[in-house]
Amino acid sequence: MTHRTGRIATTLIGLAATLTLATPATATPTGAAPTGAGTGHSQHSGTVPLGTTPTTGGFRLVDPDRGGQRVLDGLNQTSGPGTLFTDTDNTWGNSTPAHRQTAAVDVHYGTAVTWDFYRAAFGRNGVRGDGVGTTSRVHHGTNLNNAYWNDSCACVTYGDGTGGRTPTSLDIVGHELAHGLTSSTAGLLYSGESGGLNEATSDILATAGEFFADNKIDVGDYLLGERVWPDQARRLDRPSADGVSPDHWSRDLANLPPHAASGPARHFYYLLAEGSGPKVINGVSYDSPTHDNSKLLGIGRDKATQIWYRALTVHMRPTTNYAGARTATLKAATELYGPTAPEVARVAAAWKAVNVG
Ligand code: ASN
Ligand code: ZN
Repeated sequence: MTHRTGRIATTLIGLAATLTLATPATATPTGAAPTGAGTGHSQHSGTVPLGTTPTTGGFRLVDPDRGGQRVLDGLNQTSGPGTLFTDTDNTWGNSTPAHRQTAAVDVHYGTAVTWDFYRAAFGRNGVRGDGVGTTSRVHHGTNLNNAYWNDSCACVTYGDGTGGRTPTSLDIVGHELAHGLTSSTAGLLYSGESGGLNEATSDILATAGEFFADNKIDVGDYLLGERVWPDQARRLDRPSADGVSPDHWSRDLANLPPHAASGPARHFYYLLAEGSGPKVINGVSYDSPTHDNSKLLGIGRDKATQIWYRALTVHMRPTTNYAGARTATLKAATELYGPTAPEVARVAAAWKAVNVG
């Protein structure tokens, strides 16, 4: 990674200060809609382009520009190969779950956004970095209200959900695919503190991908699953809002299941990106607390994301715990921005604010 030096002005409580810091040569561009010749009517994200492949008499839901990623209909079975989605006119779904293609549209779109996000932000070639597109299966089982990454096939399975809310929104797709990224890099074990970091990584990269997508219907937010589980969405600014996730680290964390144990790490990411206290972003209100009552300023989402990704892919190991994640992110920030950069101090301050270090 090369470094450039830039001068920026920051304003803190009316005081303008100019400081010099190193910025990475590659900033994260915000998203363009994925390209593709097909048109999909999604449930969660409006009308979206889809990458499809012509075949005799129609089209297959196989994206030639993204490693051949494809979507299968699981036919509401719990086993069996399923069938590849095909269509005669290249216009897919009707925005309601009654149409079998609609879930496939949301998943194919979210998977394309994630592919494009990984490439633009990290120069990464697909979930596992091998250029191979993900196979996804929708309509798995009956009323299954969840989605799962499966390491053995490097594929994702989605249920139909309940009450007409299919668990196929942009953030859920991004969350599952990030599990594939984690298992092909840090390999964080799915229990104890490393399990919490594994889950936090999926929420963090799903959030960054949702902002990248810049979708007008499902706008970027620091909430996970809000379109599908409005009462149980996970928050990054205030994890305890879900009633199960702690805002801050304690010794008890290692005994919690991974989704709850992710609380302090996703809170760290929010504080690093946006800072503490009240804030409104894309119409959503946040109010992030700190364990030490410190008032933090954020370094911006793009830098926070680069720091987390580098920490994950270069410095974390299967058994990395919260203290190890602190070290990994400090190393990553130092490598990206230089040892005396304010970003490094902000990383330390954000960990302290969630009671780590
Ligand atoms: N949707 C869940 C997740 O990826 C499935 C699970 O509990 N592992 O976190
Ligand atoms: Zn997960």
